[in-house]
Amino acid sequence: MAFRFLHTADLHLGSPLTGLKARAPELAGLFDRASRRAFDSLVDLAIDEQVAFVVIAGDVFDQDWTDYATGQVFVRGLARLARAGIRAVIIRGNHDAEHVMTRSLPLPDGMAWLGADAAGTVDLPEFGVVVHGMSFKTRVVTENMIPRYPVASPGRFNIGLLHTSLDGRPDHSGYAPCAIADLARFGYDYWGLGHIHTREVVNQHPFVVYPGNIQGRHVREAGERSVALVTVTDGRVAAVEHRPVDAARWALVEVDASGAETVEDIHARARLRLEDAATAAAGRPLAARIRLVGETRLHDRLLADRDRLAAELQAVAAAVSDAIAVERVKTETRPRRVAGPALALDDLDEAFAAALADPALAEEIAADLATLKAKLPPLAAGRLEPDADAVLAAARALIRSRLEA
Ligand SMILES: [Mn+2]
Repeated sequence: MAFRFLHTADLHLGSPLTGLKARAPELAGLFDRASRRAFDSLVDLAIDEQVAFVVIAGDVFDQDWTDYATGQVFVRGLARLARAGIRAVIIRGNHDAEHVMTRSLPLPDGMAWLGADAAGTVDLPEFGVVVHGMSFKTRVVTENMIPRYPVASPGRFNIGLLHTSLDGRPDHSGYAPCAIADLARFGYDYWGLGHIHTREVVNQHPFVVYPGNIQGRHVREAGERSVALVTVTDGRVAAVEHRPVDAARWALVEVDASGAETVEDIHARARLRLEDAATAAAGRPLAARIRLVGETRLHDRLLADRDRLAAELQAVAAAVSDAIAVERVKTETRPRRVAGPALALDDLDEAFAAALADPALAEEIAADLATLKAKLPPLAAGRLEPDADAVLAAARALIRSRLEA
């Protein structure tokens, strides 16, 4: 017998994206509702591919609902699955733990939300499948939950759902920690994990899989976001495919400015890289962070007026597609000095180094900054350099760019 099922996690419905609104309101508009649309795509995919069932390994919701709208999005999607004869088995993660959520809505028939007091099992006899899983009761669960899971049902395809950071995942504190080896020898056929947002097939015999989240929420979640479509043939996993469902995409676009002689050179190079990112995004709205790297004589010009550079690159992006926003430009180039004028500029650098080391001058600049800030309207004040070091660095870059031009 062969069937397919869909494994997903970390939907984070209701994620507020507040950081984005502050930095780039027009960008927030493009990304508004992206998580909801990604969830709708997930439901479409399950129906189109005629999957046997869907499993969701926690963090369906980003936080407690502020109203019922987020819950309605989820229930409507489940109802579409139910009408197509597709059941879903769900556990709660740290973001939507039992004690975090204060509201709920009735689920459509055939949908099972497993509890947090003990591991639960859902029997799907028509496919020879049992699904085991246990929800988070509170936001932080530091115990290993594996010993509380039931032993495998003999003669069935056993799936375990678990929200976990495993052992020693970089940058993740211990949420329901456990070792891959513990999972591998437990006797289940497939471990459907959640919590880590980057997709990864952690183990193959048996399969232990993070599908990743379905929608990138910031630039650290760049690139395609997807669900796992699992094919089971004669009781064995035959394939795990990653199918994209994200509705908007983040991209890290690195532009090598090495040897660039003019700003137009840099614009042309940025355009090529933005075209690549737009092609990869396949028509989705795209938020790009541009990193300029390499050694160039334009280094100081790039640093001297960051607003101008960002505006120029936004204009370049607009020529590629009207669905690209430049989220931020990071200039990490290195200066290329030419032999002659470099000598004279060394004196300038020395003067600035001395100024930076002078606490009295730093204090004076800080006082001037505070006075200036108090006089400016808030929007303009927000664009002031934050401290004396930043003022001096900007002044140095500006003078160098004028001298080298
Ligand atoms: Mn989580």
